[in-house]
Amino acid sequence: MSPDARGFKPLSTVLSRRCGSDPALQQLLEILADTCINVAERLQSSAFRRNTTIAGSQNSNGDLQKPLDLEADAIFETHLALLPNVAALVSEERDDVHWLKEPSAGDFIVCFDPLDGSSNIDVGMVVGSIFSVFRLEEDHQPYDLLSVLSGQNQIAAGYALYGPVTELVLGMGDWIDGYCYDPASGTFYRTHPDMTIATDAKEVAINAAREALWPSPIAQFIRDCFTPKLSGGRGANMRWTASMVADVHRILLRGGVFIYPEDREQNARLRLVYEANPIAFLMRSAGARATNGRDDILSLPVNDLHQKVGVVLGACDAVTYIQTQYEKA
Ligand code: FBP
Repeated sequence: MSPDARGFKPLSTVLSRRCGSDPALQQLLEILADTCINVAERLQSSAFRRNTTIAGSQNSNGDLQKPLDLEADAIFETHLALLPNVAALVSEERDDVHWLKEPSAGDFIVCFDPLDGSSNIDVGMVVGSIFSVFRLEEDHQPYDLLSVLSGQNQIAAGYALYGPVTELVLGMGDWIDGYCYDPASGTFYRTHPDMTIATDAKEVAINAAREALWPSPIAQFIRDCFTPKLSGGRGANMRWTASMVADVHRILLRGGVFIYPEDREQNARLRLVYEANPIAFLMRSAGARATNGRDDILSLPVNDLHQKVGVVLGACDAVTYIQTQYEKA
């Protein structure tokens, strides 16, 4: 039986209701959904070209770029350049802003990580794409884009998950919906309306290999998490996929907290503009929280397109508890 016959609504039907008064944004979100379908197809057809890293090709973060990183980036540009009202792109794979046209008020700026968790490609594990959308206002200085790209100014965000099923999560600030892709009809259908996160954190996503560098509030929280309940701890379980999108999606569906802190050597791993901000925007809509340990991610000033930031996000009680530990530290 088709998803329609089972009562699932296709993306375009849901978005026409969700974006009713904003057809331009609806069109952009539909184009972003098509972009993710195209990236999924490219991943599926890449089996015989997996283990190749273009020597000497590094993104601004110093990460070696894989062919699929660049292909996914090009797929985003190809689709977004179709729209007359997308003025600029900010991508993990490009050092600078990529202007598509002379910017004017009402135009969109799209920031994206075309392939998140790409270290997983070579081993066939889940990867994703992350994106966020801004609209230029009359009072914005378009060529001073850093002032525009504050997390608070996002008007929409989403991510795609390229796993057993291709999934898509979209939000516009006061709601987020989850979709699954139906290859038979070539359409996303909404399977998770109005997603909200569980309040308690039964699972923790953290790269335990970096324990020696964890700041004390994180080290103390994790010790408490992995202390059995019978011994007065949280008795939490641990999961780490090395793909932020995959860990965040699991946390949205079954609760938990994701932590990639700025370590004691002030090193952070995740990027504010196209990883932390879009996910924090979605988390807020799902009733969750996202901080850098101390401050809300969405309130952080953007000083560089590729600036890195510590990330603590997920169930409110855990994120707030960690924040109080940072305040005491
Ligand atoms: P990119 O793959 O887009 O560079 O993203 C960074 C990332 O892969 C996240 O998805 C993930 O949470 C983290 O880095 C994994 O870090 P580590 O390699 O330390 O486990």
